[in-house]
Amino acid sequence: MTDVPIVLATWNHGVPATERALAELTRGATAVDAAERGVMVVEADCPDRSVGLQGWPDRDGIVTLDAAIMDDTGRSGAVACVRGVAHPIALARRVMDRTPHALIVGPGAEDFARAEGLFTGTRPLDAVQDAAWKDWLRERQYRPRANSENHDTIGMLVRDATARLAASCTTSGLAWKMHGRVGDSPLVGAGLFVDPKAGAAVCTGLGEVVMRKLTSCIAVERMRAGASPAQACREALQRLIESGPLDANVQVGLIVLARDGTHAAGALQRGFTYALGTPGGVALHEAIAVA
Ligand code: SD4
Repeated sequence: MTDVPIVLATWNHGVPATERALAELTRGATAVDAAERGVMVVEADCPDRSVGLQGWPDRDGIVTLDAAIMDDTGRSGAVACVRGVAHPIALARRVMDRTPHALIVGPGAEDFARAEGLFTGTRPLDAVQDAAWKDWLRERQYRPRANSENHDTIGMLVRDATARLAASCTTSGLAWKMHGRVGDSPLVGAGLFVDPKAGAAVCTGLGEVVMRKLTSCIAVERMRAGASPAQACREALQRLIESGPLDANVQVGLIVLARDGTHAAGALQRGFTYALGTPGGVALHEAIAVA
C-alpha cells in the first residue's frame, strides 16, 4: 500500500482543484478537508460555466446548484437545487457535520445556508449568462451534447497519506434544465460513493443516465468484489451501455480510486479529461472510452 497522497479530479479544471487539494494535504488537511477545499477553487472560478453561481442557468434563467461530500466512515452530506450559495460544497459539508440529515434541498437548504453564514445572496445573471440564456430561448432545444464545453462539473477523489478516502462533487447541473431538476452529483451512489474497504468513485456527465444505474456505487462495489479500478470502471460504464441504446451525444465520465491508491478513469466516449495529482505534480490525462 502506498502512503503518498493521491488526488483525482474531473475535466481540465480538475487541475487547479487538484493543486489546491494537494497543497491542503501538504499542510496536514484530512482527505475530506482537501476534497472540500479543492473543489472550492472551481466553485469560485469556473470559466466554462458548469460549476458555481457563474454556471449556466436553467430554462427559467435561474442558477441552481447541487453538491455532495462523503468520507470513508460512511458519513455524507449534500444539497440540491440551491440558489445564492457561492460554495455549495461547504454547505454540503455542514449538512454532514452539523445535521442528522444526508440531503437538504431548495429553500430549506438556503435557510440552512443563512443560518451557517454561507448564503451569499441571489443575483441577476451576469452578461455572459444572460446572453447565452437568451440565445438558448430562441431555439429552446434541449439535447445533450457530449463533452459540452469539455469540462463539466467538478468531482474529486482524495486519498491522504494515512490512506483515508473522501469524495466531493459540485455542479450547476445541466445547462437549460427544467427548474427544480436535480442530477446525479448530490446523490450518494450515483454521483459519488466511498467505501472504507474498497475505494471511491465519482461520475460526471448526463446525470439522468448515471442516477438510474448508480454508476459510482457499482464501480466501488465491483472493487469490493475484487476487481481492479480499471475493471471496475469498465464494468460500471458497460452497465450503462447494456441498459439500452444511448444517444450518441450522451457522455458519462468516471474516476475510480482504490483503497490501496491504484486508480483508473473511463468514459462512454472520447474527450473526458481528468487531473491526477501526487506530490510529484499534477498532470492532465484523457480517459479511455468504452463505447
Ligand atoms: C448533472 N452530472 O447535473 C451533472 C452534470 C455534469 O458533466 O456532470 N456534467 O447531470
